[in-house]
Amino acid sequence: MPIVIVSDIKNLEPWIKALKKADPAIDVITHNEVKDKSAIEFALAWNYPHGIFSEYPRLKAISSMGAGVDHIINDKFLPEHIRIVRITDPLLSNDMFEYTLAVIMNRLRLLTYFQENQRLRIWKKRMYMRISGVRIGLMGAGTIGSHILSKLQNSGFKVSGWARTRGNKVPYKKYYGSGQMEKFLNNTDILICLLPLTAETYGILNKSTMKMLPEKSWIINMGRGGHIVDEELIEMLDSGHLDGASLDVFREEPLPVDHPFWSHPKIFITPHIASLPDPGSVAPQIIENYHRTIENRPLLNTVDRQRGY
Ligand code: NDP
Ligand code: OXD
Repeated sequence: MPIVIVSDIKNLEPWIKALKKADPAIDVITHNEVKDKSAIEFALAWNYPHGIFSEYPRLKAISSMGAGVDHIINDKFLPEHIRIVRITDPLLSNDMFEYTLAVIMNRLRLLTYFQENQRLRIWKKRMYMRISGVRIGLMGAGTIGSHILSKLQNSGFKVSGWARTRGNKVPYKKYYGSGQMEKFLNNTDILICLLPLTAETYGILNKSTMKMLPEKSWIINMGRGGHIVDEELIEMLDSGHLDGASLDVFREEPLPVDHPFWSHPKIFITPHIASLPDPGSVAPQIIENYHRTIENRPLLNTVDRQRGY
């Protein structure tokens, strides 16, 4: 029984190769190659055309090709009984940490500022910030966020996390729930957003919550573009309340060429590359979930469709 891949990723060859290497007995095909849709029980998906899975009468489970599942959850045509699983991968979590560290160190050591001065041949000293002097706050202290917080803490940063629930004991300061959000934001100089996009988190970074951050704070968004109210971010940057923003994710991707973020002097843009899943690293868990699906066993890394993550 084949695995079908339905995705907007242009080159699927590395995925097909990695899945076949993990289990040579399984056929891996793309949506256009499927001859008999009733033979498919397990799919792998990323940014697919919504409604497409109604064509697969025996489909039981869909695995996201990444950690996020909003692109699947938002498919209102997806039958209720189809289970959704996602990727959790230490390599991916660590890639996210390395991106975060790079962006934070750019901010602390003013690298973009000095690069611009180099372009203009300006020799001008400016005082930098120290790791020990900034408080990092991360919204969405889950699988990836906890890894980032622990590594940043080990590097000497003062860190705190915010989640929906109290959860298990963690080695860093943790806030949770809407009741503790303001206190969390009041104590954050660099805010990292790594929330899943759900009905509750949509637009969570707006004028009123950004005002809870101290003057001259900085935002790093690697969650989803829908977390930020774009115009209100620009307003907070222009008013000087926020000193800058590093954005890796956007409401519309690719970011439209006429979007005001592109030319804003306080915005640093990357094209959704905080991490790119490594097919070789994640193929074994996908194959495991394929077998569990076929055998009607409980799946790994399941998503609660009601909760949205
Ligand atoms: P997890 O599900 O492991 O963690 C999600 C965290 O968010 C949990 O701590 C959860 O709280 C918290 N959360 C959810 N809803 C709320 C809420 N309403 N209020 C407060 N906290 C909330 O996900 P991952 O760590 O694996 O991934 C998180 C997201 O990161 C993905 O959904 C994706 O959007 C983004 N991502 C972006 C990438 C990029 O390249 N830019 C790459 C990978 C992921 P609790 O612990 O209480 O459940
Ligand atoms: C993911 C992502 O969710 O790349 O994995 O954003």
